[in-house]
Amino acid sequence: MDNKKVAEIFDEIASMLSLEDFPNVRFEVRAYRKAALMISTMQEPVDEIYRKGGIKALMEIPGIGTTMSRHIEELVNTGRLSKYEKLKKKYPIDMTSLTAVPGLGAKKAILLYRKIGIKNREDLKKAIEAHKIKGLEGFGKKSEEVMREGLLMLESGSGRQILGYVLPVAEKIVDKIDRSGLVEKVMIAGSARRMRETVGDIDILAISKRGPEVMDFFANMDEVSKVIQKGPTKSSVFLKIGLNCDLRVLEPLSFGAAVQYFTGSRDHNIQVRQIAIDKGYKLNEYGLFNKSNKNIGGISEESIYEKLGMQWMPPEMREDRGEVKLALEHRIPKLVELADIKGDLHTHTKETDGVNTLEEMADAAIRHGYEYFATTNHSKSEHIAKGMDDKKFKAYFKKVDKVRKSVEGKIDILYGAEVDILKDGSLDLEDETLKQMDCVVASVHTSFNMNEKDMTDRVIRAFSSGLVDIFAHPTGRLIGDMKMHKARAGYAIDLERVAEAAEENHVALEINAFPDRTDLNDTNIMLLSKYKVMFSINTDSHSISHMDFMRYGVGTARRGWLKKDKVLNALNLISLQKILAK
Ligand code: DGT
Ligand code: CA
Ligand code: CA
Ligand code: ZN
Repeated sequence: MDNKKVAEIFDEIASMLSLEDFPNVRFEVRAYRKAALMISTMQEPVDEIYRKGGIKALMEIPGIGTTMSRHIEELVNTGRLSKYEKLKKKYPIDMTSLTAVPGLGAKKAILLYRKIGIKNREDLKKAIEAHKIKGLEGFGKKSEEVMREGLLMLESGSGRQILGYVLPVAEKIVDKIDRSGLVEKVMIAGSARRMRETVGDIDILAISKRGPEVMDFFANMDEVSKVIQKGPTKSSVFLKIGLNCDLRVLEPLSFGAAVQYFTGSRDHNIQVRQIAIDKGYKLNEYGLFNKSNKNIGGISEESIYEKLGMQWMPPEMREDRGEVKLALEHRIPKLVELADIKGDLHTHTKETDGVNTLEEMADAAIRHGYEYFATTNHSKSEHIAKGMDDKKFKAYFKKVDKVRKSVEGKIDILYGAEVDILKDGSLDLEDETLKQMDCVVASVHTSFNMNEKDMTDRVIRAFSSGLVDIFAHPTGRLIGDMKMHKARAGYAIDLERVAEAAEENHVALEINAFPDRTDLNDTNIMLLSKYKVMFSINTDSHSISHMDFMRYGVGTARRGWLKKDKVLNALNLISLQKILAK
């Protein structure tokens, strides 16, 4: 049983429990949701943790208590969960996938089941097409339209999954193949190597003289649920996580050409191939061939670009957005790297909706080699997230002071908050409270359906307070996949006007690295790079394991061609503090 499945079951239980009426029901729903979030974003499989260390090891996972550990034990040992099955009898509908539809919550889903028998997404689609929801009691006029759009949005991304949850699986597969001793080299290509925010499938390339054995090994891996096609040099499998994975075995002389070709993107390749043709060469996935059909550059990606008179460029740039011209002119910029990042400026703790204590977050930040990080809990309007009011922030900062002392010399903790930008553009905490903070992150969490002008004015008004340091997840969108991750279109906002105001008020724009968000995205970063505005790459961590998400933010920044000098949290503490003080 993989983590995704366990998380889905917990999430589904939470959805069903939210319909029940007993004391503490909210508390229980929260516990299941928290466990689901924790497990779905963990790298290590819970069944392995259980097999190695039993219940005790499970209990050590933050956010997982006795009940959840017992549940995991039952799932691992029997493949079933009696609590889940009991609830499922009462609510025989596919709750998680229904409530993933924007505009449809658990209560409405159960109403739809009781009134017109909707059990799953297929039923919902039919009901919407037949306009059966429009007249139903409890459903507003716009609700059918909102759900119809929500369904469309989900389906347009159909089959693609979020990079942050796929890449660790891909890396694990590559690592196992590497350690099998059957290959000389193995690596990830395709959209995952380009760090695209979602991937359609995983592409893996290897060098080996023992193709058939490699393919046997690959087809029999734990991660595989079904073999689609198996040959001596190419195989395709369907993974348990619900995605295809292709493996190709190559000769050393073709490996570089294959890496270049299968890294893509397709549009980038078309451009590069044209350059080869113009030079009288032929370029394909087997090599770069001259007029006498000799392979002159297939051995490495670098040699292919070199023979074509181009500078090598990072995979993240290969999207046909002008990088080919730059490479020909040898003007590829030096992009920001993970190693440049000196701290994380948007993180949560147990005090609001995180699962770890500040001490644990500080430890994790130290392990990441950071110089500093900011603790930025939610403000009071975020009821569900247990947002704090001014008084609670003051009390919390006393606690921060203590932890600060205990980690002195190892890391600096910045006081902060993720303060809500309210509907009228005011901030959800007193000016006095915010003035005491080192790092104020501000964000929009409510009233998403304002028009573009009003939303932009709202945000700019917040900037003009002079108290905001970072504008978090600027568009508010959520990527979403078919199951656990809920999709949501962002609010309407004029990012260029926001960037102008950010420049004026010394506000940095966030590149939120949390895989479901990736907000700003690559194209927005490119669009806004022309402004003198800084960007802050933050994980928005709600647990220590989320701190590993930084690389997805950096990947996105690189896809937006961002250089280190534009990244706020690539500055050392002293330079950072100078900017934050403005
Ligand atoms: P994905 O899987 O949809 O997230 O995106 P990719 O880019 O991984 O695409 P995929 O897996 O279909 O193919 C891997 C790479 O192979 C792609 O990035 C470029 C190359 N490729 C595939 N089809 C073509 C093609 O028709 N022409 C050219 N020039 N290259 C192609
Ligand atoms: Ca692919
Ligand atoms: Ca592929
Ligand atoms: Zn946050």
